[in-house]
Amino acid sequence: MKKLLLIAFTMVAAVLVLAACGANKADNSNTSGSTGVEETGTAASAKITIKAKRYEFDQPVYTIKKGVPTEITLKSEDGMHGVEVSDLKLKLDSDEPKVVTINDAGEYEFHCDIMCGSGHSKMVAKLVVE
Ligand SMILES: [Cu+2]
Repeated sequence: MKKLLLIAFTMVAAVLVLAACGANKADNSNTSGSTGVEETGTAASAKITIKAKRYEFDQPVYTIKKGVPTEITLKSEDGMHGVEVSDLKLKLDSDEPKVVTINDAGEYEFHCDIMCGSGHSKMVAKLVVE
């Protein structure tokens, strides 16, 4: 009878250990996605275009949906401009669309990351994820 109890106890312990490992794995995957942005190769279900010219973006605010793969395209209308969303570690080059999925709602300021002239530092706008 004692042997049976011991076997039962061992099995319960093994199940608990396995469950704990499973939980850890889930935690790790959450942590790795904590920058909030995933670049995916999948098709986008939404699209936005950010137009840049000296020395402004065409809108003060661009809005996208949280968790929805969105293709973001930067169009430079004169010269060279770039987009850098520091908080998301996201950079865009002109005419190189990126599909991103942002899982954290919020307001993310971005700026032009190419020194394009005297008004360069005024080139800021916001990406709103809702
Ligand atoms: Cu610039």
